[in-house]
Amino acid sequence: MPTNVVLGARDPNTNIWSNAADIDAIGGTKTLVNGAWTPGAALGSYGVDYVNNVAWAVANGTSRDFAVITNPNTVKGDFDGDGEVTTADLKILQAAINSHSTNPLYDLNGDGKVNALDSVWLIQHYTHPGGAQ
Ligand SMILES: [Ca+2]
Ligand SMILES: [Ca+2]
Repeated sequence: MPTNVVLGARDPNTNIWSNAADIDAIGGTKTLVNGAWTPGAALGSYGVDYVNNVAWAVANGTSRDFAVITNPNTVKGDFDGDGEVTTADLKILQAAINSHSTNPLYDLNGDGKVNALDSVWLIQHYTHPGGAQ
């Protein structure tokens, strides 16, 4: 499996895909496994079972959708996890700004605030001209 993908979970409140272990605030050690889930796997373990075509996570949240996504930490500004920085990511960022988010994930220019300057940063780092998908 490519190292730039992780098991993601979608927060039903924000619709944003994040690392499944991150979204449940597990922190600490996360373990990516190639293979089936086994009883006793530690919290934060997640993996892909190619044989049975299943992705799984040992997470403590509920009401999540799980999927294999691009590592959200790999491409800065790629909030929907498709590996590219596009207008779709700008919409997610603008929703975060409008909700006065303080999540450092959205602080793209690193000034400690989540505001319009981060939108400017994202637009300047579109993967394709004009933020095309
Ligand atoms: Ca994206
Ligand atoms: Ca900022």
